[in-house]
Amino acid sequence: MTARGENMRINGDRLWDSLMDMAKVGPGVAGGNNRQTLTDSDSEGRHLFKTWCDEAGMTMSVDKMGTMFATRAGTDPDALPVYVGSHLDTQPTGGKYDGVLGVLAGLEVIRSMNDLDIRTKHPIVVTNWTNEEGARFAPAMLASGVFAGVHTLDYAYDRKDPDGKTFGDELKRIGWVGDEEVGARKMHAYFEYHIEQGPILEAENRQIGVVTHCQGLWWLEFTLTGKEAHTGSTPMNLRVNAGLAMARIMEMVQTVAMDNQPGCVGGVGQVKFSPNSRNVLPGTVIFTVDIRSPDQAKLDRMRARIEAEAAGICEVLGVGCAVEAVGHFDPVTFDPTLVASVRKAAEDLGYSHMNLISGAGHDACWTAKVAPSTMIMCPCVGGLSHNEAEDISKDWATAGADVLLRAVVETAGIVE
Ligand code: HGY
Ligand code: MN
Ligand code: MN
Repeated sequence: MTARGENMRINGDRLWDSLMDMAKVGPGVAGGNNRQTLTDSDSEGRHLFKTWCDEAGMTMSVDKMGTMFATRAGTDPDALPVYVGSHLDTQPTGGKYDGVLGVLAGLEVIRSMNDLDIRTKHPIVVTNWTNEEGARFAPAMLASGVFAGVHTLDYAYDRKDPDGKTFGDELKRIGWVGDEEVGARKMHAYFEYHIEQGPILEAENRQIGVVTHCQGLWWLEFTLTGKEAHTGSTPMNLRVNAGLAMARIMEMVQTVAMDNQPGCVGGVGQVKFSPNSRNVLPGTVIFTVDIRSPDQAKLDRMRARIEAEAAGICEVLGVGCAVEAVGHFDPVTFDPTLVASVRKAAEDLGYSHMNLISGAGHDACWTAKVAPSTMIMCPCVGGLSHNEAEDISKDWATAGADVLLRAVVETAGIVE
């Protein structure tokens, strides 16, 4: 007779079906998703997730940032819950699995516990964090940042999207403002299961990433001020060319990142020219430099060098230069006890695994400030993510969810 839970595994077909059903909500144009935060499709995805949670016998709470907490009761109502979470919002050209895998694998953990009649001492809460991506409203991981006390609720509500709409107004418009104070609930532990969004696990032919750390990040928003002028009739020596300054800064960021290899990255994903007319030299250029490293000192040195050299580039060209840090978190070390529970679960299940540092940021980076937290990762094809062609296999998805089930149940304390 096997001990209760010894053969604990999730239902991979059911998890995959739920992923495919959620992928139909807010479809992209190339097989992925465009389910940006606080849009109607985000709301539709939230309602679908709530329906599934209701069917699994969970009770739903929503806080003032719209974050969703679905609770499965434990035998000890006073025990702090074990949380399993990630995010349902996507990039504008996002994949079907970034974030979604972690939320729906959390739901699958509950569904499987129901099937296996497993009871735990601690309650278990499946979480959908609002605005993890930071694509529509910067910064990323906004709701988990308010939860961890990094941002105030007012700061979050005032964040504006490119059309000037505020986070607070849009959350009200889609009808997902909860009444729970953000951060009022306390956590026994937090697990986040996520696709790697990098090439290492696939290249090393490992099924599970035992995530020990996450690299730190700076988002530096530059506003360059040039002089609007005719691109045809303005002599080259009379131009105040903010576009040229931006190009030189982007080249410099590449140089700084390459000078600090290994273990760092730097680049630019978003640029806004105004007036953005083909035959007008831009008066204003706004762009965000994204730099990351697991090494705190290296990350801060890169920031200082980029800001200093950008000022020099602009001075030579007579271009105004202002910079604001619009996103930041220090490198994160995840909880060794939880990391060990993930590694043990992978070993007990016979899954190949390796330690991993997360290249992307996640809500776990903020929950780690207020509760023991860790992550589990599965490979993704070619390491591709933030691209509609993002792809994983059902086997990869299932293996990571099996590990999640065991680590969560062990941490929540199985009750015979
Ligand atoms: O930017 C990130 O690393 C995450 O996708 N929000
Ligand atoms: Mn994500
Ligand atoms: Mn993402």
